[in-house]
Amino acid sequence: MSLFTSLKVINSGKAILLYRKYGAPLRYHSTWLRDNALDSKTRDKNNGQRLISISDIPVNICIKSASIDVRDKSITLKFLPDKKEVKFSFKWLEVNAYDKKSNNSEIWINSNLKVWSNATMKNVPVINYKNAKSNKKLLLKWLKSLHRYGFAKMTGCEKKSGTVTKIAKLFGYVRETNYGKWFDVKSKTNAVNLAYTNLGLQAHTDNPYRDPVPTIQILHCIKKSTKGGDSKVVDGFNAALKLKKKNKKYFNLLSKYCSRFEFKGKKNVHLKSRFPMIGLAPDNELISIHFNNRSVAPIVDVPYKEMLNYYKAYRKFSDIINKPTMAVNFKLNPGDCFIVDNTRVLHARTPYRAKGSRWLQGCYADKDGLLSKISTLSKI
Ligand code: NM2
Ligand code: OGA
Ligand code: ZN
Repeated sequence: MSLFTSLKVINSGKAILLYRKYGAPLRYHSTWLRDNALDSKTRDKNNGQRLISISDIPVNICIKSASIDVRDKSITLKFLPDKKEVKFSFKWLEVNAYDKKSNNSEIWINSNLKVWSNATMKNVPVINYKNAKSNKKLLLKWLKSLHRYGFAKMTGCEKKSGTVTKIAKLFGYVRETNYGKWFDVKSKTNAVNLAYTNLGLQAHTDNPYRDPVPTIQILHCIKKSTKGGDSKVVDGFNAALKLKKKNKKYFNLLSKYCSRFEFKGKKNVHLKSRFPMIGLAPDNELISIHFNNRSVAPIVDVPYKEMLNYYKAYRKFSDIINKPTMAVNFKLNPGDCFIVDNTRVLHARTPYRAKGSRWLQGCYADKDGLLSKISTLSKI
């Protein structure tokens, strides 16, 4: 943690400048500092939530005076026109610094994430179910890897129905859908979904026809005595970045225009959605992949003159996703499960023989729970 050494009020009190022992000085605006004051009149002592609203902050708020206490590692600010005195710790100021070089228009991803391919995914993050339940340190390490790679495995899970929800509860909450709290992935006749057959499934994200989509998917193997049905996962963010490198125009088409997705169940289920296959935040952060050949509905949001190029881009993206060099392949054995960030990592299976039995169970959960668990475990 670098230390602040001195402090200056600048722009007639509209901001402060904090000098650091290491690194360039950092600026903070008076409005921003007032809004984020940590005193008990601004934030509830009990729950930490903000008690004031933006309209409670005077438009002409400025800093009358500022002092630094290097021993206490804090600064104290006096505001005008409301005569408020507020203290901030060095640590808080550093963690919440925003005086960074402004982002240009480049595509970027969260710095906690690491993209991977077959060659670079050396060790798949894996944990034993018992360890995940009993060892918080190992659980935290594994959850961080799950977040970082968008993919992880678990071994030693009970080969019993419903276990998949116990796995979800290790780091979050089950998302119930029309498929139930959890679902059997078995080959059935008159299957309501192609996943419930013995056909192969191209790498895909689940349920793109749902809005919001489930952001975590867990698949757990209970039985397997058939040939085939091997698993494969692909980093969709890596595939998107590869597409961008190959053909920026294609990348732009898939991120600019929405595809449509749809699923019609037997009764009372008709899900429809509209998402770009490659999702970007307004500041060009790569945030989501929606890709599922079985569920793409007629795409009607691409103008006529762009549609053929859009299809070329879609084909190229699919080619990249299908490349063996992109995939991590594995066999899911009874007692194993794998978890994916369903907004990033695609999963696939090879076809399998009808003879013998294969029984997987799956369930959905969400990433907010995962991130919350990582945060709270990190503080222990
Ligand atoms: N199941 C397994 O998103 C999909 O339609 C893939 C999902 C039916 C819940 C299969
Ligand atoms: C699914 C799915 C993979 C498998 O059910 O969504 O992708 O191995 N299943 O059966
Ligand atoms: Zn799936």
